Amino acid sequence: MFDNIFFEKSIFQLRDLPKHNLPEVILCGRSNVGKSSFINSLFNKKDLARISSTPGKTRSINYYNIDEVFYLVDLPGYGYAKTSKTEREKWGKIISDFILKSGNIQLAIHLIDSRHKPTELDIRLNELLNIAELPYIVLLTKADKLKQSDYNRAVKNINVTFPELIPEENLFFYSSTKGKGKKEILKRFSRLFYLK
Ligand SMILES: Nc1nc2c(ncn2[C@@H]2O[C@H](COP(=O)(O)OP(=O)(O)OP(=O)(O)O)[C@@H](O)[C@H]2O)c(=O)[nH]1
Ligand SMILES: [Mg+2]
Repeated sequence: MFDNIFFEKSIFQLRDLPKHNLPEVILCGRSNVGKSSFINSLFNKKDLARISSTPGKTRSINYYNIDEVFYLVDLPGYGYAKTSKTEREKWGKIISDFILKSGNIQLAIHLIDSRHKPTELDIRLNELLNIAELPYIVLLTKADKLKQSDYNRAVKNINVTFPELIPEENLFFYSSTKGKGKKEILKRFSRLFYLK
């Protein structure tokens, strides 16, 4: 379990959507929130997914094959201010079309920076996941930047916008640098795809 993990392909447009039968877990959230770092840290691989200090790095839809059992799909981040408006709209549409058309999504992971309030685009993503009737969980990322006393406040803050989120059920803290939250996510994956 989780021992044969490799990058399989990138697509840049919806018409290249691959036809496969493997279930998908998608990673979505604003640019720079830590989606690509999540993949590397979860599987202890340094260079599986490309990270950079320049936000807006992941510009394609990237498929990571996990044991030929499921795909982890890294979606482009949204909302990076320095990208042009046309470019942002184009990618916003690709992300929403992907969510509505993939047909294989079993779980959406919505990453939100644990230090920040959800943005307007986070709210739109959440609405979209609800419209598509996809099960989702929220990860509050970069938890290593929080003090212990900030945790409760972060939960309260997120519940203002998304009252349906319950800690340890569909809401988790995550830190790529410290490994916090890894166990819980791997457990969720094994329940979903391996223990049948
Ligand atoms: N301290 C800390 N930094 C993190 C963590 N996760 C990611 N980062 C940093 O945040 C920056 C962005 O991380 P990425 O994983 O590239 O973010 P992304 O969501 O894939 O960004 P896009 O590809 O632009 O959508 C990088 O500098 C990472 O090193 C974390 O858990 N803790
Ligand atoms: Mg990325």
